[in-house]
Amino acid sequence: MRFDILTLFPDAFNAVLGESIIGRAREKGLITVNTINIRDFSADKHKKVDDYPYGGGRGMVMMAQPIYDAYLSIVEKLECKPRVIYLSPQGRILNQKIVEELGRLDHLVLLCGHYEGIDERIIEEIVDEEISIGDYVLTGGELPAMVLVDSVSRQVPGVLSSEESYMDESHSAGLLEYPQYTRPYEFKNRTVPEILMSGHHANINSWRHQQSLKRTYIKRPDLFEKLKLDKEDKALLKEAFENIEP
Ligand code: 4FV
Repeated sequence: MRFDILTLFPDAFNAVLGESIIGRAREKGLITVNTINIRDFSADKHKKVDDYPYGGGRGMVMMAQPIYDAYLSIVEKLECKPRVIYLSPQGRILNQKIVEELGRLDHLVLLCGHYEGIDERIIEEIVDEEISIGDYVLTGGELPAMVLVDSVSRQVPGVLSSEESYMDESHSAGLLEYPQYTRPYEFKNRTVPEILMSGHHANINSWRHQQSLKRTYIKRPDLFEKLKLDKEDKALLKEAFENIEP
């Protein structure tokens, strides 16, 4: 998977996308992350990339020309046009289903806005889709772009070890993850659930699934109502709430 990121702040990406799983995936060449500084493509002698909004109003708007020329610098070398995603609050909210959909592509161009946004005509000209990471306003599209690169890269074969890929499966199954414990056995008079010390893998998996069902029901009823529960799920859930002291 190749990510080309159009941004005014390329340095912001190194720290986050240079570490751990994503950093190793880049070293192994499983993913490529290129940052393109939009300011380098400003035709203005002072490298201007933003200007006042037509019609007045507060804040500044990113100009179309520097973005367009930065974009051309990527696609002019390519046969087929890659999917261009503009990270913006106007987009569909990112979720695991969208992550899996994007994970099936091999090249993404991510456009990061700043200030009050970008000239609408650049969206009409080059943007295939808008994606938001949530209904709140950020100072720029850089953090959303990092979220998208991190989540989509996990879909690339070889980036995650089998263990690590469990999380994704649970979320793609619409379930919250079960509680995790590690050494020491006792911490602040709190011990690890006995079932996990039993070594009985079938019982452990059943208990973990029960915990995922219970947590999703309690913490994310919006996800829970979308679940298709089989008879065993219903029995596990019933039992989970029977054990709760009234
Ligand atoms: C955002 C979001 C977001 C809006 C104006 C950047 C900011 C500024 N992007 N999900 N939420 N973008 O708030 O993706 O240009």
